[in-house]
Amino acid sequence: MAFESKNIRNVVLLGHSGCGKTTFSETMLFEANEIPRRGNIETGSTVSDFTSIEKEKGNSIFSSLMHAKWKDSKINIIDTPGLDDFAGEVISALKVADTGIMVLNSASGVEVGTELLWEYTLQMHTPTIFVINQIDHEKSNFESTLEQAQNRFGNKVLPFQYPLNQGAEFNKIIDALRMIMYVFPQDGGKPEKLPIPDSEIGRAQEMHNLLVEAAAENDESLMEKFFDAGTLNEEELAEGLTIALANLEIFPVFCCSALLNKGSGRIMGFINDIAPSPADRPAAKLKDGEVLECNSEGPLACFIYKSHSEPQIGMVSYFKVYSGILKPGDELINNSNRGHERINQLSLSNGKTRESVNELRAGDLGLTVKLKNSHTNNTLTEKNSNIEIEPIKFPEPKIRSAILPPSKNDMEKLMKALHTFSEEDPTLIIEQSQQLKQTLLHAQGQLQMDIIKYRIEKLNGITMEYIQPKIPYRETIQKMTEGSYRHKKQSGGSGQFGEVHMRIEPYYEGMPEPEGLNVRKSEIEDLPWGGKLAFYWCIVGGSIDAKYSNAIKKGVMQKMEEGPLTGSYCQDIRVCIYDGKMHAVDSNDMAFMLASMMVFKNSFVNAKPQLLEPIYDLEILCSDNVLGDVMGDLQTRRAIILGIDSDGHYQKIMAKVPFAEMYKYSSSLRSLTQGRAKFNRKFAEYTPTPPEIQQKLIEEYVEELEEV
Ligand SMILES: Nc1nc2c(ncn2[C@@H]2O[C@H](COP(=O)(O)OP(=O)(O)OP(=O)(O)O)[C@@H](O)[C@H]2O)c(=O)[nH]1
Ligand SMILES: [Mg+2]
Repeated sequence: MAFESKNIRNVVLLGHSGCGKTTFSETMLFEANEIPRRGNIETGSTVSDFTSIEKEKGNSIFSSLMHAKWKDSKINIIDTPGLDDFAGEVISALKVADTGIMVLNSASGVEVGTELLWEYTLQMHTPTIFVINQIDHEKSNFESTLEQAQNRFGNKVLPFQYPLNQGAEFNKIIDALRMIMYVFPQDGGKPEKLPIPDSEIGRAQEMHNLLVEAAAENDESLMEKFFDAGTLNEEELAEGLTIALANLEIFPVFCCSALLNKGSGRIMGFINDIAPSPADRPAAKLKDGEVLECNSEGPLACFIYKSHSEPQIGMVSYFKVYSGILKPGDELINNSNRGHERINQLSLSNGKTRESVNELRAGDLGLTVKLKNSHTNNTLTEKNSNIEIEPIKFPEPKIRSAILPPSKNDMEKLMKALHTFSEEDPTLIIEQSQQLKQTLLHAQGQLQMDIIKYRIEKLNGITMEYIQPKIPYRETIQKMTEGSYRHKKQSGGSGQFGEVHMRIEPYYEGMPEPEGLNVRKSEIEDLPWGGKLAFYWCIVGGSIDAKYSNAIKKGVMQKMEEGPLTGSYCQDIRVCIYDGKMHAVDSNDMAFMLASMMVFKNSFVNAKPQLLEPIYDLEILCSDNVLGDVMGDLQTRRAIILGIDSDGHYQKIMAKVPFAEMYKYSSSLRSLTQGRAKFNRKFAEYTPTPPEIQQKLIEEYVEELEEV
């Protein structure tokens, strides 16, 4: 049976690693009778963590799509990994979800992961519900966790419930929305509903009043009713809360123990009653700036938010129907690459269990297999439509590693596997660096790199080794020099002859014309790797024919591509060719190119050459108690601290750090702070490398050349 848009709820589980998202999703499925018994993390038997690697590691690594029927609704549940190396999985899930469920661990409160995920929900404008989990934990502290959440995320964070008997004996929840008490049986499951005891009525009523006010506040007619009657009836309350939640005017807080199955049913009820359906959300943004309403009567448009390769099946494409009705047999156009696709099969999933369906309506989530040429971020529509949903913006890479090339045969297999992984997780970027002559992987963190290695070795039987990538240094000069070189070869037949006189000097914007030279022609070129080459032709009296100028420039470019100091790219140099000699018979392009390369190289070395190193802007978010360690570590990395912002329990450090000092930063930060810090980095600029490091790098390059 297909669900109407208004009866669909797309929720995404978010939260710091280990807070209990996967356990909570398992409990939701069980409560909705989707599964006969609950699996657990310890035995690797949950529906969500169904891949072999997740079972083995005990953490979610991929997002997974599940669904449960609850009263009138079909709740699509996307469980996501909390480890921030897998942020790509979270962001793509957030793209298609209509409500976020931020799970907190009541024993640890707001964690660094919570903060980052909160940022994402704000950026994507996702209505969010907090679930304070693990109330059965011996260190559970609901009140402190709630207070931290209110301090961090503002006073729109409003408790709808609170627990009694926290810790192992946890068995009661006071519900301030319904004004009743839930009492759970020992083994969890369906609670008994009892009146709130006198001792709790004051606290519960106070909470209830705040909820009624919050519900009335966002709608004029409800506000009027509230002033007239002093309260709202159940229906009005639900209406007001729906508006407030959808507009991010309230962030309701619930509590539960996912492990003991106490409290999850009530949360599903709230999702059914109050959480927005896809049709209640703002129309989807399109690539061309237009918008698309969620409407089953509208034009068909499906958006692939995730691709995942499964053994024996191949690539599975997970999508959201943004508009229209999708059916098996539909012939569609991929508007991102104009390819044709036929939908052979439509399925719902609960982890690895698949169920075929005959149609999916606007707002629903599902999957299909065997698409020919469609990838994450592509929109499929009916023919003659050009709808393209605004693509997911994946985060910039945070770390990189080079690959030690295996044998030629294995290299092909390795690259194929890597491309599949990068298709699955677009935050993984593969680069064949011509400059560094290395294959590089760019990723979110060391753990993501380790998992890639693990999967390649296990699934493909190839040994894979990471090595330190070279640093993309740049070379430039600091003073003007002049020099000449004669290339001459006479070996039987016709010879080679070319002589070039060259001036080189540091180039900068707006510099004066060359002194004492007669400029005939000048070109200022943007180099593909950044910076400029200014090439001036200043030959008077025809000492070199102008037809050789291209060959001479080519010689310069070749050396600019492989600089004289360390073989790195050169930048910001002005070259003036002011004299030379040619020979009527023996001169040719090759001779002038070689002469030009040699004179450039020799002059460069005399022109106070300077190696430049890439500098990155680094932003670190860490908790107070690890600030000292993080700062101390930065000092050993030649970092310049630009500032520290205090933000509640968190500190934000802004620094500039040489790229050469950032190798494996992700794992050292993790072990330095036991995971209580996160960072972002972005390329900032090139600056001069300190002299002793420059000297060392030059010596290493000389050694490398000698080895060849
Ligand atoms: N005591 C207690 N433990 C829980 C509860 N929920 C989950 N756990 C335990 O916490 C651990 C982590 O649970 P998961 O469900 O894997 O947490 P997660 O949020 O999915 O973790 P990631 O996938 O790494 O992001 C497991 O050992 C669970 O058994 C709970 O309500 N109470
Ligand atoms: Mg998980």
